[in-house]
Amino acid sequence: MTLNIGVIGCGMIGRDHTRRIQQVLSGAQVVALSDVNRANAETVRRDLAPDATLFDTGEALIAAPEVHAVLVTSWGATHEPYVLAAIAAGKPVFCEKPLATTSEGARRIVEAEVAHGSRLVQVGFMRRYDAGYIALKAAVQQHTGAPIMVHAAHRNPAVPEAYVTPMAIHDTLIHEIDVFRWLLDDDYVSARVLYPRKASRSHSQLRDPQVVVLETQKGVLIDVEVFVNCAYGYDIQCEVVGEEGTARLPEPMAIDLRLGALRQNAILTDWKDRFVASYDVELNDFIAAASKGGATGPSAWDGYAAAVTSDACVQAQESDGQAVAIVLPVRPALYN
Ligand code: NAI
Ligand code: NAD
Ligand code: ISE
Repeated sequence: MTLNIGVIGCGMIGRDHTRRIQQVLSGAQVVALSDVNRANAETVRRDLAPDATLFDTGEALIAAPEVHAVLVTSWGATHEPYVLAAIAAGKPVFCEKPLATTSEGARRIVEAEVAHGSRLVQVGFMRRYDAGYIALKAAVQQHTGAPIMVHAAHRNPAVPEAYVTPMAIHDTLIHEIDVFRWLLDDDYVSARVLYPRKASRSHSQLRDPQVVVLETQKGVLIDVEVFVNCAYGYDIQCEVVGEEGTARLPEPMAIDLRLGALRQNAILTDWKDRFVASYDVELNDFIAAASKGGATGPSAWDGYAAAVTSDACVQAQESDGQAVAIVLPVRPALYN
């Protein structure tokens, strides 16, 4: 049976996920679209899903009987009510990161899913599906010995003026927050944020770059440079230092060009290209689980743990380099 999907939020990633479902993956089709800016939904329908129905609100789309499963790809602050409405309707829901922009919001989603009694939510933490991170995790488990430190960087070429300091956490660092819990099989105990001098390309409402230092329950120290106006490319770096050796995330495939006495490799500039394959795999997983009425992969609990951590990091941004504690309640059995 083909899974009928409704997409709420038809901007950059809503459009890209619709393309995947319509043109790359099998087993599902986009039958419904909604966007507060109706023109965005109309454009996606015209270009990618000509048979889809346009709904005036996300709530109406979720309630529609022909919609079996929901994709929430609207702005982060709007995710929570749509995910709660999908759970109330008993429909599987794929929610882009962040699950919610506050830990209280993410907690409400966890409580609703626990009350429902089975998993319905998958969060869009696609790095867990990236072949490079999967190989890195295997190297850490098999070769480096117990991890001691992680050095990482998350660099974007540029961000618009609307991107303000806390978004470096909610929007950008959130990927590292999730993937290092998964990579190290660990949870965080504290966060610190340090600022070098502000880069000249930064904006008036943005402190860029910043360095976030996370400490885990097992005593691993993780430093992540977040630099969202680095100008030169979209660059994701990660090195794990263990008892016996180190392991580094592979670079994306690039031709080794030797020309004019220079040796060079192109660097990607767009996040859509850097993780293109992992978006395909995560949505394939969603379609498979949602076709059976459930969900798999990164859970609402993972979204909640990320939200608790990101709240602490945002607080740490304002704490003059002091550590802010990160405390998670006991994990409900549904997520064990
Ligand atoms: P965007 O601004 O391009 O698109 C968002 C769309 O949602 C817009 O068309 C907007 O009109 C619509 N929208 C906003 N509020 C809405 C509402 N209440 N109901 C319906 N539609 C609404 O944003 P973008 O870049 O597509 O990001 C969307 C989400 O995807 C964000 O949560 C972002 O964090 C996430 N994202 C995830 C990425 C990843 O690597 N996993 C990459 C880029 C974005
Ligand atoms: P975008 O601004 O391009 O698109 C957002 C769309 O949502 C817009 O079309 C907007 O009109 C619509 N929208 C906003 N509020 C809405 C609402 N209440 N109901 C319906 N539609 C609404 O943003 P984007 O870059 O596509 O990002 C969207 C989400 O995807 C964000 O949560 C972002 O964090 C996430 N994202 C994830 C990744 C990733 O790598 N996983 C990458 C990019 C974006
Ligand atoms: C964007 O929303 C993403 O999720 C990208 O993966 C990230 O690199 C970028 O900083 C975010 O704004």
